[in-house]
Amino acid sequence: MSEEQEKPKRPQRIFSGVQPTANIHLGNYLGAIKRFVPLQYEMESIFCVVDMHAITVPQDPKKLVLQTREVAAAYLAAGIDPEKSIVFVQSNVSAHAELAWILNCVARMGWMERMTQFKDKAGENSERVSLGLFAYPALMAADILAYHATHVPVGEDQKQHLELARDVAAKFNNDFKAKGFFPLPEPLIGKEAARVMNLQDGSKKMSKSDPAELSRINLTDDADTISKKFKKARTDQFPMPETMDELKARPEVDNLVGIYAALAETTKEAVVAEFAGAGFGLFKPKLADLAVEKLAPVNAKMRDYMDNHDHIDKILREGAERANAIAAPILKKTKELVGFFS
Ligand code: AQP
Repeated sequence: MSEEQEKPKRPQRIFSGVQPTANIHLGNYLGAIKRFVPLQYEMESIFCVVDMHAITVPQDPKKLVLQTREVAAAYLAAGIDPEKSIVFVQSNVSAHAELAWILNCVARMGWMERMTQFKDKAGENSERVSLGLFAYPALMAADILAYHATHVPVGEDQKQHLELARDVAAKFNNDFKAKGFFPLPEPLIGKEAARVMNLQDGSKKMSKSDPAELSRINLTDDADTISKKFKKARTDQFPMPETMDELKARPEVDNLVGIYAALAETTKEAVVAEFAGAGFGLFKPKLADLAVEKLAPVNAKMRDYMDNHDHIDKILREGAERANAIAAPILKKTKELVGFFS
């Protein structure tokens, strides 16, 4: 029986993370954070601010701590309940770094070399980027496996990293004769807005690090800025599509329809049916109004949390203790399996 089929009985547990790399945006919200909220009532949930991932590219240390609180504020403002879920900062639980080293020694160079995110981020510069950026997926595998997490809600861009985490888990279990020790975590990818695209270029995903402000909606943008960005979003000269096939052939429009569908909690089919043949002069203001209506409360709550960072800090410190209580025994057992002296 393969590992996949075996499915040992274990509690189902969610783990996911967001990097505190500034400009947390609508893609992070729709693709990940918003989806965490209902999931916390279905399974034990652990949500992490992954600052160790953030430093795989240079960060200003003074800003990193503020950005870390900003991601935590976004979690809480979106509706994550810190009494129910564990919310904490990655670098506060040493199991992530310790397990990552072990998994670095399990993962293969060839697996890492195939990661498209590394290729995209390194670009022409792959000799000069950090070793950490290359090893990022092994740290991500450690984040998940340190908790024996079974499900990982992410945007579509993380699917390949999740597959690698499964490969690492299976290879560890096989190499150390520990059948079923690490679960093979399953990605939970949303149907709508799984990959929110850049508002100025439908071939690139919306990203925190894009220098063009008009490319993304930040969760901290006010109503006027959100309206302006949607108004300036790239489209074409034709009216709104009448069929799904027509929509698929127009990536920028497809993106806006997907954003609308995710915000309205409906489907792209329903949005196409509602706006078929209409002009963008009608659709874009409706989209902007919907985005403002849905994001304004999140934005206001984020500001409140940021203004009262003692409260956030307390939640993060308590979260780290709870996270450590789960990860420490799993790490201890992992070290035993590897044969480390204790
Ligand atoms: N454009 C996106 N559409 C849908 N989901 C997205 N996610 C990221 N971008 C989109 C999801 O958000 C979660 C947190 O992402 P991350 O902080 O790990 O960073 P990332 O994937 O590298 O995203 P960015 O915004 O592009 O950051 P930078 O520019 O710093 O690399 C993940 O679940 C991710 O899938």
